[in-house]
Amino acid sequence: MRCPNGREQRKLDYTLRASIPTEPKGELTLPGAATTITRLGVHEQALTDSIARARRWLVAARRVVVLTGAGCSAESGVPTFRGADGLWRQFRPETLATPEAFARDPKLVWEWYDWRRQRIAEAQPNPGHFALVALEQRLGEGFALFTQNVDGLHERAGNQRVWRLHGDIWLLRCTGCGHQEQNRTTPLPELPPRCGRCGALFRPGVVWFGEPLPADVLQAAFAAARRAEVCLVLGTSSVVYPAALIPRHALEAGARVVEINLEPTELSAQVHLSLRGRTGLLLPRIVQGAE
Ligand code: BJW
Ligand code: ZN
Repeated sequence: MRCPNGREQRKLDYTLRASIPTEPKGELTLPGAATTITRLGVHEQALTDSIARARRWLVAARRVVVLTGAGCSAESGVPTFRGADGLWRQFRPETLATPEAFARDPKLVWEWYDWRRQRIAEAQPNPGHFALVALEQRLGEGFALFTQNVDGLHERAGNQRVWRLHGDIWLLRCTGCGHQEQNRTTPLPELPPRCGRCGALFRPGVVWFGEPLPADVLQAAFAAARRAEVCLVLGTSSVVYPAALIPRHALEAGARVVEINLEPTELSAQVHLSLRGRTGLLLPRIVQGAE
């Protein structure tokens, strides 16, 4: 990031952009990546203020809906999909996470999943995951977590009201007889794996591009978003639909929407607060008042 005077600014752990369309009307832009304010103290104060605002909204809320993406697991060592760190052997997810890619080259697709399964097997939930457990404990049935992640780290952290939008990487589904089984072996002994019952190829039990999300989960997500007073959008690029519609339903129905992401996303300009930073650092501060 460059200062207005052209000098390289010390790399900040976060920058912050906050727009509050409802109070006051119009956009209030606090110090952010694209602004001219460069002193760390100013950023820190603005971030602290925004954290306090998000915290007040959460404390007052009885119903909170959460949408998480790969960024939430990044601090646990699970690679994201997009951006330089997200690419596996230069393949974009749009070219690997499809039924067509699997039909063309099931071994290649399974190599990607096998590599990810190994990374996930080694991963532990991070402080961002645990902050969501604390939030669920506080809200009980008023809490609903919809995740695009297939790694199971929210459940391993202790969240119970979790619904998977994009499936489960530990589930194998037979392309022949439809048999499904949990399998946590890493690495898999044979790629691509085959069904013990009928011999056809197993595929990962996840949702690929062009495939429908589980209809009941999606409907539950939209309904929860429309009921919620606060919607948290955490570590997702917000480019994959229909999951990306969840915060939009929340916005439309009048919820306060708070995004946490390292980068601006297509959603950032529409939400009430968009915090630049790591979920593992910021969520504990918002939810639990951690320093
Ligand atoms: C941090 C951080 C830190 C890093 N702290 N932040 C409407 C408009 C346009 C297109 C469509 C549309 N509706 C449907 C489509 C088509 C398509 C789609 O969305 N395409 C777009 C990409 C253009 N959608 C579909 O095809 C969906 N199906 C569908 O619509 O079916 C309709 C249908 C109906 C009836 C019959 C048949 C069909 C299916 C989508 C499935 C997506 N699947 C994948 C793979 C899942 C399995 C697997 O894991 O392998 O899901 S793709 C991949 O993207 C994965 C993710 O869940 C998903 C979202 O990614 P996510 O989580 O946002 O990760 P990243 O990497 O993109 O972003 C990480 C973010 O974290 C970044 O912003 C970082 O800055 C940030 N970050 N570290 C905070 N520490
Ligand atoms: Zn089978």
